[in-house]
Formats: sequence, C-alpha cells, structure tokens
Amino acid sequence: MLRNHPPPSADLERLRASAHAIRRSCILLATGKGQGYLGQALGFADVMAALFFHELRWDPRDLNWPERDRFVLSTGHYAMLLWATLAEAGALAREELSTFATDDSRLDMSALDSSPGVEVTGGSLGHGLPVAIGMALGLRLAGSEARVFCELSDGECQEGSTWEAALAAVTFGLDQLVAIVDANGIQADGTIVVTLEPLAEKWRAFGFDTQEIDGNDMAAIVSALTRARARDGRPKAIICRTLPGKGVPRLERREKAHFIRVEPDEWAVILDELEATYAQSVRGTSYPEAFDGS
Ligand SMILES: Cc1ncc(C[n+]2csc(CCOP(=O)(O)OP(=O)(O)O)c2C)c(N)n1
Repeated sequence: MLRNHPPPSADLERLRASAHAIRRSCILLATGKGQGYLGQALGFADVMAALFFHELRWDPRDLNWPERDRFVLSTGHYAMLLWATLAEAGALAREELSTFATDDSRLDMSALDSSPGVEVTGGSLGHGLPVAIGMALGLRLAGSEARVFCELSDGECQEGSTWEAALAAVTFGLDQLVAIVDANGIQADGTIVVTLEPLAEKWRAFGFDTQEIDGNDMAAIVSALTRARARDGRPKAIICRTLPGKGVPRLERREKAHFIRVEPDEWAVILDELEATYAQSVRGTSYPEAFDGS
C-alpha cells in the first residue's frame, strides 16, 4: 500500500475486512443521499481493497507524491467507492464523507479531477483508457517506474475509443499499464444489451496479457495483480467478473442495479444484510432467516 515495493505478501483476511469496511461506508453514503450508484460500488469493492491496500504504490498522506502509481477511475459514477476507499486508508477524514454529493463538497457524486485522489475527471465513458495510456507514456518518458492502473466498465468496452486505446497500448509496449475491467454484466437499463463476449478473448486478441477472474474472490484478485507485475513488453488486462450488490442479498437479486433507490426504512435492512453476510463469511455462521428471500 505504501511507498515500499515489492508489496508485502497479501493478508487475504485483512483485505477482505477492508473490502467489507468499504462496502459499509458505501451503504452509509447512499443512505445519506437516499440513492446512489451502490450496486457497482459493492460489486467492485474487493478489487479496490486489493489495489489500495496491497498492490498500488501510493501514500495516503500525500496523494500527489510524484512517484505514485496512478489509478484512473474511468467510470466517474463509481466515485463513492473511491471516497470510501480513501477514507478507509486514512487519506480522507471520515467526517468529510458526510459532505458527499452536497454543494461545495470535494466529494461529488461523479469523480472530478479537483477531488482528492482523482487523476482525471471520469464519467464520459470510454475516455479513461486513452488518458491512462497518455499517462503511462509520459511517465515512461520521464524515466519513472510508476505504473498506471485503469478501471473501466464492461459498458465502456462498447466504446470505440477503448479499443483504439488498446491498439495504442500494445503498439507502445506499455507493460506498466493494467486495464481492470469491471465486468458486472449491467449497464444503465439492466443487463448488457450489445454482447461483448467473449470479452477476455477480445483483449487477448488485441495483444494484452489477459486474465479473467472472479472479481469477488480476493485470492484470485491478488494473484492476478501479482502476475500483472511482469515487465514483458505487453500491457495487462484483468477482466473481473463481479456481482452488482455483492454482500447484500436483496441487492444482488435486483435486475436493475445501476442506480439504487429504496424506501427510506430499507437502508438499515441493507446494512444489516451486509453485516450478516460478512459475519457468515468470516465465522461460518448460518444465514439469518430474516434475510433469506425477504
Ligand atoms: C459516453 C457516455 N455515454 C453515455 C453515458 C451515460 N451513462 C452513464 S453510466 C452508463 C451505464 C454504462 O454501463 P457501465 O459503464 O457498464 O456501468 P454500470 O452499469 O456497470 O455502472 C451510461 C450509459 C456516459 N456517462 N458517457
């Protein structure tokens, strides 16, 4: 997590606990607004924990450290997940989270480059990877060892700009670039409309060293990130199959999880479900009937 490299060997239980804490914060952020992009935040929390608490070389006390690995959040609407992650790492004061998506807050509903920890304004989908490639080229020219990690969504793999960028990354041999695709199977109005499959084969065909993993399996995430460290002249792609709403059964079951709105009294139930699921996963406790199918 910090400036030391290579990273320490992964403590998977600790990373899972961090992912859980991030999920809890995301639910509280959504609760405060009564709505939010919570489905994908819960789905991608494991990858964020592995990145920020294990793989990235960065400094929570100095987000602009010049030698930091860059993290590009291409999907600006995942912002709450970044705020929750930064707060968990101590890079943001927890009190600031309560300003989320209010006027004059630094923590917007969608990530802006004026916000802490945001390398580039996201949200106009399909732009993150091209920008990440420019960053990687610039860092290489400057003789920096910093790597560039670019999160992008499966919906963004429907954008031509993503594939033009992929061609460039391979042409320039950007082996310090890691594209991390949140393949959660949804987009704005439900499940993916124009098929992307076989997604991993497409990235492979473009020349990326490509891995396809269960993006909610911490051991698989850490292992994929480890392999992606290879400086072999090829950019890396990790296709993460994630479950929108992960950890909250009633959200996992929702067909439309792109933007979550629930009844005001349902937020507490959502938090309870998360805690119960986590307790079950760490202690092997049985699942409370109250949360089963209701
Ligand atoms: C270029 C562009 N077109 C359309 C949108 C509007 N938009 C915002 S989020 C979204 C859903 C895209 O699906 P995906 O990126 O897979 O995100 P997920 O549903 O998983 O959050 C769309 C179409 C946008 N932000 N940018």
